[in-house]
Amino acid sequence: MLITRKKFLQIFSGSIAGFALSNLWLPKLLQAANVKNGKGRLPIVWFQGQNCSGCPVSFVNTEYPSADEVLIEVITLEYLPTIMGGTGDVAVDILERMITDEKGKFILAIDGSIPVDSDGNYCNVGEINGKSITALKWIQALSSAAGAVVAIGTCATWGGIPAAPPNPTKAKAVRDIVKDKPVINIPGCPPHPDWIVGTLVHVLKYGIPTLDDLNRPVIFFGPDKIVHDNCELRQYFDAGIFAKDFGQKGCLYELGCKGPVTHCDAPVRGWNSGVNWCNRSGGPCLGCTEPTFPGGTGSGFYEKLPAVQVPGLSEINANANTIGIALGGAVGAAIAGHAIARAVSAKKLKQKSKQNSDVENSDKVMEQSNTQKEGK
Ligand code: FSX
Repeated sequence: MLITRKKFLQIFSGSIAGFALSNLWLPKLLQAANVKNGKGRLPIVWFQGQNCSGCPVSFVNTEYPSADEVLIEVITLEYLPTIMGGTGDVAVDILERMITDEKGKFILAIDGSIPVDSDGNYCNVGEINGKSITALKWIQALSSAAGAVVAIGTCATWGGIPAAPPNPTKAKAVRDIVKDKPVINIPGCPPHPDWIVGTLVHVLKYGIPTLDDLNRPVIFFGPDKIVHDNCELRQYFDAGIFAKDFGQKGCLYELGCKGPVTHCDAPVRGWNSGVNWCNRSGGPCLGCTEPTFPGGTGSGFYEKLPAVQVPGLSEINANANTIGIALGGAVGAAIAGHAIARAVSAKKLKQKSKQNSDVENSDKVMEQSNTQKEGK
């Protein structure tokens, strides 16, 4: 399923009215960059810290607009090591020129985290007068010269894989380093190309998209984008049918799915022309768009969520079983399509003993179904 021009524009139609306060800085930047009435191109300096380069690779996989359309019509990409031709002094000169001559006229995009241990020396980018320059120093200088800052990918937004315990380099997120201007966060490991390009196009054409309290564009990560609510395996969850091993039919909750605590529209958007996404391919959602990724939920990639705060039920520290029990017990239309926050009531959680037997029954259903499958 290709994303058409019409569909792409529809993505934004609902969000134009809800500009965030951070739009206050945008007119200045657009004026400085000579962008008028959505016409012109956004100058981007894309700096890379501790990363795997999955983010820029995802970016160039954009389908609509295509990568060449983005590069010719939407942005002027001044610097991005993964795809640029220049290296060595040529590349370093670009960064220096942007810092000194282009103040306020460009967006600084950053992927990868920034190590601060050992004065930042775990990540050096280029040299000036024979002296290595740390990513930390570059980002401090570039961000103070930039008109706006966009953190791309979970390493840049929350720290991601490089900041996973024990975080030997003391890797930080962009928001921990850049304090003097708003940072738009586009998480994902890597982010979907639409999330990156869509945000940039939105900034150019309509202004800053509405952001949530973690500065993520709500068009892609809003409260109605909880993975669990839009997952095609949700019917199994509601029926209490859980896969116990990979390849089995059922909800992937017990195999570590973090869908109930994860915001992104992957289930409806899909990857690779909408062909597939994590849960559809049998791999549980790892929660890569959340600050808890990779280890902050208290469980490993393939371990069931332990105690989690159920949104909207701050008085209850329910564990994953309890959520499953509560929702599994309330099978059907009453909860279909609703967020956990709306679906789970404290009352339902108190009906634990009755629902325990519901789950046991669900397990039996699943076992029967597996036995039948194996017998075929
Ligand atoms: Fe991190 Fe991006 Fe994950 Fe990799 O560059 S968000 S490890 S996909 O690549 O920074």
